Amino acid sequence: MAKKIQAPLSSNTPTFSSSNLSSAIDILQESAKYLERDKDRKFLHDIELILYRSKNSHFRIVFLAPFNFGKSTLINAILGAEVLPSKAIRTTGIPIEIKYRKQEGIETEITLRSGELIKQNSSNILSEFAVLDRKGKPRSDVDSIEVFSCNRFLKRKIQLVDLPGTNDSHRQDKIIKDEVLKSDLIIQVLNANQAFTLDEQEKSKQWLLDRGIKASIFVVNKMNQIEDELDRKEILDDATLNIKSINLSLPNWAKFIYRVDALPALKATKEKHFLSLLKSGIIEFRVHLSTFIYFHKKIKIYHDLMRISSLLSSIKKVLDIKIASLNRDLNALIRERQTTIKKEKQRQDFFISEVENRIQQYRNWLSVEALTKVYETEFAEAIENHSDNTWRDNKFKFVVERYVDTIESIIKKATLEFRKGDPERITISFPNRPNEV
Ligand SMILES: Nc1nc2c(ncn2[C@@H]2O[C@H](COP(=O)(O)OP(=O)(O)O)[C@@H](O)[C@H]2O)c(=O)[nH]1
Ligand SMILES: [Mg+2]
Repeated sequence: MAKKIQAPLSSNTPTFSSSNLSSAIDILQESAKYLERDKDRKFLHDIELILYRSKNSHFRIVFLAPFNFGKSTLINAILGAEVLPSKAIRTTGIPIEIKYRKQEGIETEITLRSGELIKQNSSNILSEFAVLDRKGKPRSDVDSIEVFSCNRFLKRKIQLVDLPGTNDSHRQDKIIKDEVLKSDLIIQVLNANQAFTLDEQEKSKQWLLDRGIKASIFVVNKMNQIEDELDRKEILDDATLNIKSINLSLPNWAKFIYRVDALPALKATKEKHFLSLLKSGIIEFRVHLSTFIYFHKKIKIYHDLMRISSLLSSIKKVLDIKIASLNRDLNALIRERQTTIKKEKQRQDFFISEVENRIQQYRNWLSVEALTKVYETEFAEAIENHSDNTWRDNKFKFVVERYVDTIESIIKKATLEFRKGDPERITISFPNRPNEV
């Protein structure tokens, strides 16, 4: 079997190294820095799940289907034992993880949100903790449910996860979407009575394919309820066509769809009825599943990268929107700043020209011709009366100070407006009277 499978796998599956994965994880973690805790919660949460997955060395298989399609029964059929009490449970409200342990028998561990751990040496306790209440809600006090079994199928680090029904409630949808992202292989269980409905196809697309989750196979269950051989063939053909149309990228050797009659398979196991077991399809399915797991473990990195790449492109779209909005804000700020600078420049020009005008007026007044014209007579009189110093201090200086005050007041106004602190004062010194000869 291994020989038959190896060739097509190596020819159509690209190989990636763990350094490819660690670079992709680095990029993913880097991108998280630009996400907002509340607004982008969904992405941050998916990043956490992908990181969890990349570190998990177990092979996690989840079973996806609406309620009552036979997920729990199929898990039991695969394990060849009634590990999950499928009949007792109306539906599963919380994922049930089935894991390996060495000891004989079954042990169930329920971890409550309070931290309390409830253990039981059977899985009967599940009917108390894993069911939905009458309103369809899972018990709010339960954090996780694990069932441990020494079943050989689980021995090679394989975990099976029985999920809530895909048609249960919005709250369950979130649990399922998280679980599929953490998983290595998804087994989608179809019901022969209504194989691969539009709703299931839509969910396969949105929850799996659009998120880069491509490791998925299909099982048509309950085919034993369809009596006519031709009807059975038509159901299988129809489902195969629909599955192919949603474009799952499975390796060439992997069959898209298996027929397994889970309940008859379980019954035949109990009764050790080999022919019925063979007829139920479970033997062929188990062999294919083991091979599938064997090869998928080898290309885990490829599947990790597919998911990371898909998540990154969704994050990129969000970040592009953020960048565009930041650019708009930045441009608005630049425009606002430019307007302020322009206004300030106008004010600056105004103050400079005001000061220059006043200095010019002062200069004009100070020119010898102007001074002579205005003050010649009274200055001459003051000299004659030896009161030129008094005249200078009381009259001339007074006019000078008026000019200086005007210039200083403009400068003061400008420094106030531009918040530049107090300007230096203008000092004008007057020469002493020359000694008389
Ligand atoms: N006739 C028939 N009944 C089945 C088959 N598989 C499961 N069932 C029954 O369908 C019901 C729902 O199965 P269950 O495993 O609890 O479905 P789940 O809600 O998807 O986990 C149970 O009564 C099972 O006994 C099958 O292959 N044939
Ligand atoms: Mg179930």
